[in-house]
Amino acid sequence: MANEIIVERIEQIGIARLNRPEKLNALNIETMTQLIAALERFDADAGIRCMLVAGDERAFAAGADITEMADASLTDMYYRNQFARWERIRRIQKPIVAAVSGYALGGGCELMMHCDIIVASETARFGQPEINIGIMPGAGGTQRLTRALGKARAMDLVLTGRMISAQEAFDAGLVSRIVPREHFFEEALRVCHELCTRAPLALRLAKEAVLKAHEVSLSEGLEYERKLFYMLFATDDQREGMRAFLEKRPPVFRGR
Ligand code: CO8
Repeated sequence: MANEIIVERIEQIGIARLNRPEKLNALNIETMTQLIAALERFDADAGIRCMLVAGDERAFAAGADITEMADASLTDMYYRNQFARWERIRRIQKPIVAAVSGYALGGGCELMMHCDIIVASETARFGQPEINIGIMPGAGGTQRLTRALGKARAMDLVLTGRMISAQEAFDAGLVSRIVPREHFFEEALRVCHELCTRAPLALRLAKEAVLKAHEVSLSEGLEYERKLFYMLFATDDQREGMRAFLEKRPPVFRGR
């Protein structure tokens, strides 16, 4: 079986790099199968604290693989149930950082929006061009893009299929940081190293609480946040973090 992704590990960081450069990392079924398996393995591995998903310099991913969908009927697509795989990314508890350069289009933009912190190269370009090939976003684009950019800009991207620059994406709140092209991977890795020094349980619960903001009303979200906040006072890492601060030393978090 081809290695549609390259999986590696640097200290406590699990890295999955999309590996179809000649197809601009178009996301075929095998790529998504391998990617999700890798992310789930990292999530279950006590030695991993955060994950990095990356493409290459030319493309993060230029969308779902059109060759696999060109002749598909409604029933083919329905029975393939590809979105079940995508749903599993939502259940990953550890933080996922995306390193994005070049094209992040269609399913590629949607995959990126499944990640928690998005580091983009200043040459990155984003869009939901499905409208140009007679379809519409299907892996969350209409929902996550609208939540990230607001209705007016999301409609513009989804209905015209136009791409936006990294600067526009950053100004609109779609990506977390932009950096020079030659540093996009290194900066994403640096963010991962930083996350590895944080308390692992606090990271997971904080991620869960932020994602909840997309799902519930403000008052429900605030109650949810408060419960998770209280929970962290049952952890050794809370004691360690606060003691370390008072003792003017760096904390050593154990995820307990
Ligand atoms: N699928 C399959 N192959 C692709 C894709 C893709 N999405 N994107 C690029 N490729 C291939 C090209 O066919 C080409 O292959 P080959 O060399 O064998 O002809 C190679 O990658 C290089 O691409 P180009 O020659 O086109 O490169 P350019 O620099 O000229 O253009 C673009 C770059 C503008 C990014 C152009 O490739 C393009 O428009 N790509 C398609 C973008 C697109 O429409 N994406 C949306 C796809 S649909 C989708 O994502 C729906 C998601 C729904 C959820 C998924 C679950 C089913």
